[in-house]
Amino acid sequence: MRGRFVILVAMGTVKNRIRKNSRFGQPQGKLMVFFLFLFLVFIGCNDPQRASAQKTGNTDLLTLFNPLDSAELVFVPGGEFLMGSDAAELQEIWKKLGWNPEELQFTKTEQPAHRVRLDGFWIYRTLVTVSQYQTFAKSKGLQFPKPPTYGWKEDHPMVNISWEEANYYCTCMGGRLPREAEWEYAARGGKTGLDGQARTIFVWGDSFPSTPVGNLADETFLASGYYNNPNFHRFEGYTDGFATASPVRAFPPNSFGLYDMAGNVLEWCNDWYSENYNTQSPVENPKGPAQGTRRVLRGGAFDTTPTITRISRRLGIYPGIRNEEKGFRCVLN
Ligand SMILES: [Ca+2]
Repeated sequence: MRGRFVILVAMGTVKNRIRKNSRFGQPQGKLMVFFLFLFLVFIGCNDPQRASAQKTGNTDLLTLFNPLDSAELVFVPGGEFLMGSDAAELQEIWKKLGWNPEELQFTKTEQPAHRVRLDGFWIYRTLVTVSQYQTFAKSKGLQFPKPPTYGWKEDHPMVNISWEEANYYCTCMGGRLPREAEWEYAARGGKTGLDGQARTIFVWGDSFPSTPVGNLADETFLASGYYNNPNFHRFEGYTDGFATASPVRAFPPNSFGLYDMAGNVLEWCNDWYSENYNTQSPVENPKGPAQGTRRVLRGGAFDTTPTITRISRRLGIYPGIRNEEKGFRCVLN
């Protein structure tokens, strides 16, 4: 593709939603504002897509559509937050929720909690869907992955793809995978843990949910026999109705307007994984280690225990591994 590009100029309308965001204490309301924006799209995955948007009005949930895959994005305003977990905080969580202390050994990599400052960024509101990836794979002549055991459905998250494949998709859409710090900041939805702001254990709060909040390892999952383990550590007493993957907008978004930041399928992040990265992360816009052998996954899935579905939980997986509980979303450059 080098040296060959086409400039596509698209002028269109972008839905710009204004609504209350409790972080700013503004009145609840919703207003559709239309404005023109200009996209300069360099066709070809080796060339960066450039997208620019002019916003009008005082918005606190600003959205746009990527013309390349029709994905809806939302702007997450920059800011500072407390990333990761402290040992004492984890002990308290385990005690409060009555969890097996043996699982605490997997939390060392989250420690310590530390300040991180990020610039604002545009991120996909949903996981990339099967439908979007099908269109992409066809246009690139890529072999489509084998189906998950629960079959392909167009509005489900794309799964069974490696980190490289997910990264290639995002690159071709003018972006990249989210950095781990961006992912955690986005998942926290403004509850930063700083300046008197609370932080929560899960995306929806601090205890097991009683109303639908996401596609978790619930009673439906247990009853399906997916793991053939009647004692599987699940969200006891919670029923979301999905034993495996669900449509990407099946549950309410968080306060940044993002869907599935807890559960459904795990999300590939851009960063290399290092177990002790939180001890050495820079404060400003951390990008992860310079090298590594595994990549970061975040967010929990329909089949992960509550301890893994916590916001702070980090996983590191070899980038070539594909399975039916791993998907992705993109961030625009
Ligand atoms: Ca479920």
